[in-house]
Amino acid sequence: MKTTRSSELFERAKLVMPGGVNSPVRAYRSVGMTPLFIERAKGNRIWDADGNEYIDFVGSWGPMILGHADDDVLAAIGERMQKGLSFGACAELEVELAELVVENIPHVERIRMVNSGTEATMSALRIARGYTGRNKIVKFEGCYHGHSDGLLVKAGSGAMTFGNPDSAGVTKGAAADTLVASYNDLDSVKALFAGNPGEIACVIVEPVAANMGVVPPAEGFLAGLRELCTKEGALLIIDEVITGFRLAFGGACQSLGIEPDLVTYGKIIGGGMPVGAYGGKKEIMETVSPTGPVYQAGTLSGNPIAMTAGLVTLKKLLADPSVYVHLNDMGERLAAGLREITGCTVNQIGSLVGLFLTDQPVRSYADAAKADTEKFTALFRGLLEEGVYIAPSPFESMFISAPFTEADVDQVLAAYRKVWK
Ligand code: KE4
Repeated sequence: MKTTRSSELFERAKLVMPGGVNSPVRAYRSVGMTPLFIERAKGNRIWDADGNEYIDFVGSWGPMILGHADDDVLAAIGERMQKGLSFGACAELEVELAELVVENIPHVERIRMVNSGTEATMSALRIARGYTGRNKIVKFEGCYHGHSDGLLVKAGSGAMTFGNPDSAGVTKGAAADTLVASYNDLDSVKALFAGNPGEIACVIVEPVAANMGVVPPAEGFLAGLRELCTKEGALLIIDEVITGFRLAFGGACQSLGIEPDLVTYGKIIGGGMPVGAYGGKKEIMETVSPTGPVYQAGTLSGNPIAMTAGLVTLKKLLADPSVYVHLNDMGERLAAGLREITGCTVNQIGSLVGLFLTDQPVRSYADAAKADTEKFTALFRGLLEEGVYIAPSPFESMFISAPFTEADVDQVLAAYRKVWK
């Protein structure tokens, strides 16, 4: 397919932006290609700058659960923007969105809006430390929670599994209080609590890991974390930036029955506009300024346009819970087809689907890392030629949006059948 315009734009972009992108994964480095520049989108379709059409499984990395350019969202934003874009002051719409979440998600008694998932998780960790008076945090290898220093950490060596910086510019000091456990391995978490008695402020976890491909929690894993945190006096932070409002309105906490102390949101809560949020029990959330000593702030937090996009999106999801049945049906249809075509491991939960180019089970980061990334590159490129747009990385999820039909899924499966070697 012709991608001249994307190539021209990329050459310009590289002269003014690092790597020509505003987020590294968009540079297509892991698939060794010039990235596509997307011009417009509607429903589950996107069009690149050369006019090529694709069925979209990225959906802006999750926010576009209703499909792109939802008519109701666009109409509401168009009307709202006539009254101004941002005031940096209290406004009714932020109250309305907060009320919608608090009234419909029992474990969220108070919520604070921010502007990204990174801000949400960074702030939740700070609250956990401020609330418990403890310094250390536990994260899981292969889970991604945004780019704040203390979370850009990979597993260190040795039983203590202290973190090592996973990025230049993150100091050893910033990583020193981050302990790294193995996903779906409760014993690795117990060892950290045993090795750091009374020092761990929180455990932060993706309830369904979706940044190493899709790795659902093993039976009892999340319940085990809940029990451990309660016993040890640490907070359980469930990072629902991807799963929130996607697996159910109440996210994975609702669909998997887990009670967090704090929960973080992003992506869908903004309906495509920059919104993150963190929330939880009133007693814990009132630790944050101005009711408590933990500081957190943001110029554009809760701005009326972003709140409008989030409100309309969440109201539509709340009004029609059958959308979650539909999303899961499409996910199951896609996963079954991919298993039959490829003979590979496909993990699926709701509208999150992860194809791993291995025939072995994938239950951890170590398992996921064994997948054939070379073969993925050929698959990615072949699918683009067939008009199917998946994430340019084997360690991301396929995101199904509400407009997907059985015919769309079957068209995608036909493309995989044609490309699969
Ligand atoms: P943002 O700061 O990118 O809004 O959110 C960070 C974040 C936090 N928690 C989870 C579970 C996440 O998946 C993310 C961000 N997700 C990636 C895609 N897997 C964002 C895409 C990108 O980095 O460009």
